[in-house]
Amino acid sequence: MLLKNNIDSIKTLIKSENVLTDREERYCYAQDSTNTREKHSLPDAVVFVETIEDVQKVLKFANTCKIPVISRGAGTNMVGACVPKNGGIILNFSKMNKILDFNPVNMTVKVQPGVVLGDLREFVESKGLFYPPDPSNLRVSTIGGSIAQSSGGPMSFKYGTTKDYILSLTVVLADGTLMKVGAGTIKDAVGYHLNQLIVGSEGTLAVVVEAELKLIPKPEASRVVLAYFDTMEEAISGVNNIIASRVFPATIDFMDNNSITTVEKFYPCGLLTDKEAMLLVEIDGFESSMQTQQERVEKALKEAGASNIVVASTDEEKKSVWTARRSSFAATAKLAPDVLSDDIIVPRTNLAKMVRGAKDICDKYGLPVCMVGHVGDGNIHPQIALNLENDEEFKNYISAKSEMYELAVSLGGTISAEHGVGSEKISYFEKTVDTEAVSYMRGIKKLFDPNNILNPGKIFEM
Ligand code: 2HG
Ligand code: ZN
Repeated sequence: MLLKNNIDSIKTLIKSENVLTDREERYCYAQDSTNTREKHSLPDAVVFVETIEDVQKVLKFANTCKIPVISRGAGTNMVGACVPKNGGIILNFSKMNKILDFNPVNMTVKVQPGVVLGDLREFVESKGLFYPPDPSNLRVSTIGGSIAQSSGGPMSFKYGTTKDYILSLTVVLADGTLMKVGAGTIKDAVGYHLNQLIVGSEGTLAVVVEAELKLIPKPEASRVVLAYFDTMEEAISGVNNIIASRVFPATIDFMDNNSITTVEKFYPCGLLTDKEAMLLVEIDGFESSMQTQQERVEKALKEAGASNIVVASTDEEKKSVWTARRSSFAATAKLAPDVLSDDIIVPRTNLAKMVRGAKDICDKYGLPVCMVGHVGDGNIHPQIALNLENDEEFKNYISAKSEMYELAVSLGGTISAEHGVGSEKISYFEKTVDTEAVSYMRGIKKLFDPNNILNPGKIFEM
């Protein structure tokens, strides 16, 4: 709990209308998009920062007084990464939302952290360029949040995740010092890549105030091949067949029967509900390559046993297919009071075992699960519907979750691919990561943030 004189001091540093302290206002910032049974901790103050100097002033003050500081974009995080564990100051970046510079020759864009991902994509696409990372919530989520979690999405299969697009970061350190990491050039072999250390560090090492991003040329054309299968194993062999056919699709995403039927129930869009699994394979590139790519993908999918194939080629058709996939979380949320979307990754060779195993584990505990994911990457999102207030269901959920993580690790995978650890997975962190690596991570955290004020209680305990 911050003392009144601490709040008064913050109001002398920052325009007072940018400092929220009313209980009702702070309440919203005790939540993000993670359903949890944990008691939420209210922040003591929410500060809307407008400039780098604002961020420096708040951090310098917080570091001196040892007050936690939690950076926040749109709050779409799914692992409790941007909510306080024990009060403190929320830095709200929604007013630092400008595109600062765009260079079409270098194919770079410089942004403030509060820029909404969808707006960034639209802006660069209007210039013929492309920023691929595409989490489902891109209409609202921000680039700052993406950098904090190294977000991905369906397009990660071909284009990678946020970490692959960071050329430089300007950050404020825990004591308020400004630091630029990365030269901003396409290649940079000078020293340690501290920018890559900060991407995905969930706001625990430094606060990002500007980012220079790499862009790529916007693919000229795309089509989505939808393929239905009678078994999940056939769908996964479809993934392997596509890769063997030397086509490199932008996405190889997946919905299982529960996901398909749940989406159809609440947001009908014409998906076939009697099939065990569906793949969404988006091919992209030159218009002249579309037919060849499509034929190869269709052949690969048919050889794996695809029973029905539908191709979406107009913008409207493609949008409707992706809306169906992206609606899975919202549809699953209608099955029970709460829904938790997990995020597990295994090597593709063990994907069939992971998908089947995760489903069996949820069935064993009587938990309805809609399975979606980026199967090209070996990454699945079991979306589990339950009532977190029900002790029995909660206990079953915790057991199922631990078993799924154990299975993922035993199959050579890990407990998060793109959502992060936050506070939700903190108790599994040390069971997953090499002990020596954990101790190096603690050392790095101490070096960056000796007073442990930056998003404390996330990823691992100090
Ligand atoms: C995505 O794949 C995100 O877009 C969200 O990881 C996952 O909708 C989900 O459950
Ligand atoms: Zn995802």
